[in-house]
Amino acid sequence: MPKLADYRPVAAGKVRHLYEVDADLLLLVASDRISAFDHVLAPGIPDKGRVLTAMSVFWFEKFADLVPNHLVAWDDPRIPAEVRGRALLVRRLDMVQVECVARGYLTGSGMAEYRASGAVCGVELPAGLVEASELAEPIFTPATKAALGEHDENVTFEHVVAEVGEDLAGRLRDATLAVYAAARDFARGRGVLLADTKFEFGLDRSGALVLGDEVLTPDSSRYWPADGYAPGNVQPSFDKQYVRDWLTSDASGWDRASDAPPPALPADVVAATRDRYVEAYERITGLSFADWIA
Ligand code: Q0Q
Repeated sequence: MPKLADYRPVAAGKVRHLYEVDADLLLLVASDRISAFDHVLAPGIPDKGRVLTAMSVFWFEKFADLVPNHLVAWDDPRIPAEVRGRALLVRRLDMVQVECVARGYLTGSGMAEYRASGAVCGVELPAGLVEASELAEPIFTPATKAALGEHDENVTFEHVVAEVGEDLAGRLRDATLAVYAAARDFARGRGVLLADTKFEFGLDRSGALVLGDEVLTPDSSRYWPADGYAPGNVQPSFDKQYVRDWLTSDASGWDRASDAPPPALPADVVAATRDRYVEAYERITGLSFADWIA
């Protein structure tokens, strides 16, 4: 059984790492780290990496007929024991340098752009929308990938066309909206609103568009509880609300506007957050997290 140190690191995010296994295979490893307000927090959330990996596997398998994906294995002797259950063996792709975002609801940077211009990524929206308004149809709102720690920059579809050509831009948009809509509809039936999500695609040797990265996890998506959904206010995050509420409460003693790093999360917030990740997985998939590979 190989060790993680046997594999060359090729990319690192705030909470994830990518390693080279061989010429054709990579290992995508999710940590238990959690970030909020652009800070990576301490301590990690036990099992967060495993829950989010299990969620990606669920969605990759559910939508394999809708779009090809890069998943090769999650239970495989080439996956080191130390990351088993929170690592995916994936095929190497020629990644398209576009963050493919689909939005079914107006919030975050989309809401900010709408307030300023009445449009998001050049897509005109009707007047009178408010925070968390559901859009009549989901919109494709691409972004350019930012450096670690920076925010992605929203761009227009025409910008994507200029970058990757009309054909590929159209394929990115169509695949993004199709998978988002299918996941939104499925999650809605489980009492969870998928407000938006970010996909990364690559091309394989045949030029086929392949869904990569993690998919439809709480780190790449906004999930809201359907119970209590009410446009007009910022909705509670299904998974991160306990963390956000504590960090912005007097109890933490943290001033978000300061340069000070956030304090360590108390054990009860860590435990409640772990429970929310497990609840999100079990509600959406209908599977028991206890059955996920250990
Ligand atoms: C690839 N990333 C993401 C990333 C930092 C992950 C490169 N199948 C692939 C994938 C995937 N997934 C990638 N490259 C080639 N083939 C994914 C953005 C960045 C840590 C983890 N970067």
